[in-house]
Order: sequence, then C-alpha cells, then structure tokens
Amino acid sequence: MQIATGMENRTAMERTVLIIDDSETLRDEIRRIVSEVSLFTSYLEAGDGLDGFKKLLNNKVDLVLCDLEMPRMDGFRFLSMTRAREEFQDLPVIILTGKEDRETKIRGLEQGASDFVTKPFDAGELVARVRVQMKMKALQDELKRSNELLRTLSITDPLTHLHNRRHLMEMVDKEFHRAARKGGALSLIILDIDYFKKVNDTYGHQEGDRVLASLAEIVRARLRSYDIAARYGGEEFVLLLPETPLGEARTIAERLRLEVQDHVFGGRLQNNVLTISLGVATFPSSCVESVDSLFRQADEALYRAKQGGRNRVEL
Ligand code: GH3
Ligand code: MG
Ligand code: MG
Ligand code: MG
Ligand code: MG
Repeated sequence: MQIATGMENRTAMERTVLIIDDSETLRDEIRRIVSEVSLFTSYLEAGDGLDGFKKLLNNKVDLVLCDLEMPRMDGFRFLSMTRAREEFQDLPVIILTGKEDRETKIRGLEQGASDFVTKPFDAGELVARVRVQMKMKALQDELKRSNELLRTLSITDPLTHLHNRRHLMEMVDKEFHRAARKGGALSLIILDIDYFKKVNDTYGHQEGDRVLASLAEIVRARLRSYDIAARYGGEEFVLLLPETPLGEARTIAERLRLEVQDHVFGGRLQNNVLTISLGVATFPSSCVESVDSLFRQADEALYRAKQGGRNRVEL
C-alpha cells in the first residue's frame, strides 16, 4: 500500500478534509464554511475524481466532500474506486450534488455515499451533516477498538499474557491443516515446571504466579514471529512451531531448558534453581497423523522426561 511519509507522526487531534469539486469557487466556499467551525486542521483540494483519489491515497483523510459532475473522473467513479479498497470502507464521503433527483441519490447510496448535500447548499446544513458523519466515524472507530480489545482478551491468558488454551487449540488446528496440505513440518513442545507444587508450598502461591509470568517472558523472548506460545494448563506451556522439523524443535526446547535452569527468578526464590521438563513431537512422523496424536506424542515425551529425572528434553 502506498503511504506518504510523515503520516505515521500524525497526532490524534489532526483532522483532514478532502474537498473534490471542479469549481474552484465552490471549493473555496466549502473550505470557508467548514473552517469557520474548526472541524478540521487541514484541507486538501482536488478538481476531479482522479486527482481526489490520488490525494486520498497519499494522505490520511478523515472526510471527503465530493462533487458528482466533474471532468476526467466523476463522483460516482470516485466513490466506487474508494469503496473497492478495504482501508476506505468506513471513510465518510458526502456527495455534493446539484441534482436533487431520487435516482442520483439512490445510485450514490448504492455506491457507498455516506450522505448528500444538495447545491446550492446551506452552510448550516453542510456543517451539520459533516458533524454527523464525523461523530458516526468516531463511534465506529471506538466500536472497532473495543472489539479488538475484546478479541485480544478472549485469546489471552491474563497472568502470563501468552495465548490461552482455547486460542492455542484453534491455532493448532489451523497450522496442522496447513502443514498437511503443504507438506511442511509442524512441531509441538509441551513444557511443565519441575516440582512446581514445592514452589507454591515453600514461597507462596503469589510467588508461584510470579514465576509463571517470568517463565512466560523467557518463552516469549525465544519465539520467532510465526511461533505460537500458550499457557496450556496451570504450569504447563505449549509452543507451536510451524515449519519446524523435529531436530530444530529439539534444539529450541533444549535452549529453553538451559535458559530456565540458568535464570535467576529472584524474589523469595532468591538464587534457587528452577527447572522444566519438555516433550517434543512433530507432524508428520510415524505415530502422528492428527492433532490429537500430536499432543499425545508430546505429552508422552514429557512424561518420559519427568520419569527420566526431570530437567530434560524428550522426543
Ligand atoms: P512435576 O515435576 O511432576 O511436574 O511436579 P509438580 O509439583 O510441578 O506437579 P504438577 O505438574 O502436577 O504441578 C501442578 C502444580 O501447579 C499444582 C498447582 O498448585 C500449581 N499451579 C497450577 N496452576 C497454578 C497457578 O496458576 N498459580 C500457581 N501459583 N500455581 C499453580
Ligand atoms: Mg461539477
Ligand atoms: Mg503440570
Ligand atoms: Mg505433572
Ligand atoms: Mg510440574
């Protein structure tokens, strides 16, 4: 996507309106009207739809006022090109039209016009309609932000901020099917803290929680961008490693084991050493042909690591 440089530094208070009309006199008038009520901090102008569309692509625009009849590219074409792009779906576009006829308005609405102002327009009405669109856009943005926050909360473990089990299971399914389709290797590491009950019993549950959060940090620091780490159970974590063959997964697991063993957890634990045991499994491999068997293999490997004396990696 094309983005003009400097746009990233835009503050929340900046508001840009793009005025598209082939009449310079009208553009001046509109600009004068909207600037009187300080709705915007900057003004862009274009004399036809094509120039308007270019300005839209190269600037962060908050609202468009667009004429219908213009040379080169008219308002309808501008609308359909704008709405065809994902990033402009919610952009308020108010159409300025000399035609009051029903057909034009219906066609405009169908192509995504947010509202109409009929020329010659009344300054008060123009401002009122602009205000309504800005308000609706603000509410829409707010709704989007809360939805994103809700979504994040619903897939995140509150203590460790890693993904929760539910999201992990969704991602394992997705990655498993991708690996099955494309033939890549998908590895899974299950890790469990050794004698964690003793941590709780000796230092208290709160210190136990702190250890879990610190461990999550260690895991997170090891992740590549496409890996997924989740809190699988109380003190069990899972790492899902796409495009990772068994040998590579084992190396990652071994590195984690050493890092935890060398980590100073501090607090009431002071310098006391804490260790983890890890089980690793990979799809495809001889006993792994489903998500269930991938987990079973990793779980059995973890069990062997515990049986074998803990603080170790098993495949
Ligand atoms: P092992 O080496 O066999 O894994 O021994 P363990 O003591 O770690 O045994 P297990 O894995 O069964 O430990 C589970 C313990 O983890 C029991 C429970 O008190 C503790 N635990 C589970 N969830 C939490 C949590 O959210 N916070 C804290 N502080 N402790 C938790
Ligand atoms: Mg015109
Ligand atoms: Mg456990
Ligand atoms: Mg256990
Ligand atoms: Mg344990």
